[in-house]
Amino acid sequence: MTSLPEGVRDFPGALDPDAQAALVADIRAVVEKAPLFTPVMPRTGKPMSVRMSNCGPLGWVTDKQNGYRYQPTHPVTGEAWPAMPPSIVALWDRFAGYEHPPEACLVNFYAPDTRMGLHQDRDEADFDAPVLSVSLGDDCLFRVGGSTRGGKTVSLRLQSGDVLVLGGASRLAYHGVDRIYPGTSMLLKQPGRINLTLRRVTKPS
Ligand code: MD3
Ligand code: FE
Repeated sequence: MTSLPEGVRDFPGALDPDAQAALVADIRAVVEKAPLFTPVMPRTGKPMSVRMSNCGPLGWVTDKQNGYRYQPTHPVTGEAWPAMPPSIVALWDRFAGYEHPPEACLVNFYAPDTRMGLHQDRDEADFDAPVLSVSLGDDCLFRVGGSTRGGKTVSLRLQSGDVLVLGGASRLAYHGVDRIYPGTSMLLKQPGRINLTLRRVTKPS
């Protein structure tokens, strides 16, 4: 019996197939306006294997010179991020349990050989707000630990339609994606996985 770290709430199968397909259609429209870009590590400039876009007033970006941050515009096109589709805002209202609206929805696209190393999300000013994650497409092996590096971790297979809420003590937990299981979902019509990460960035005034 493995239990999730304190503050992690998971809602396996929260979204039915129609809701998943509607989200994918909305995300495709977002990515048409704000194309996926390849983020690079600060200082080294080493490209990450995940590709990203955002919607909402702020988006998470990174480059060699300025590092990880949120900004209102796409790093390549210079355009404002597309508005967050109502279908995505509705997920925050349903699952986040936080009275202020989300400001950023990061769209991560994982091709079959993509991984994301263990890291903390700490580029936001508001750690009181939870982070909400939605999985679409192929399954992945997700790993979450405590708020210090090197502690014990718990692995979880995330499937299309699963929602995770990371709040409270888990807000600064180390987490990452160890692998994608290509061909485990038919949702995207191509192998791979999409994760939506909804966040509050600024402290509510
Ligand atoms: C646990 N994305 O974009 S989402 C990220 O599947 C990120 O794309 C992963 O980590 C993905 O930063 C994981 C689940 C998640 C998001 C934020 C967390 C788990 C978290 C913050 C604290 C603890
Ligand atoms: Fe993260």
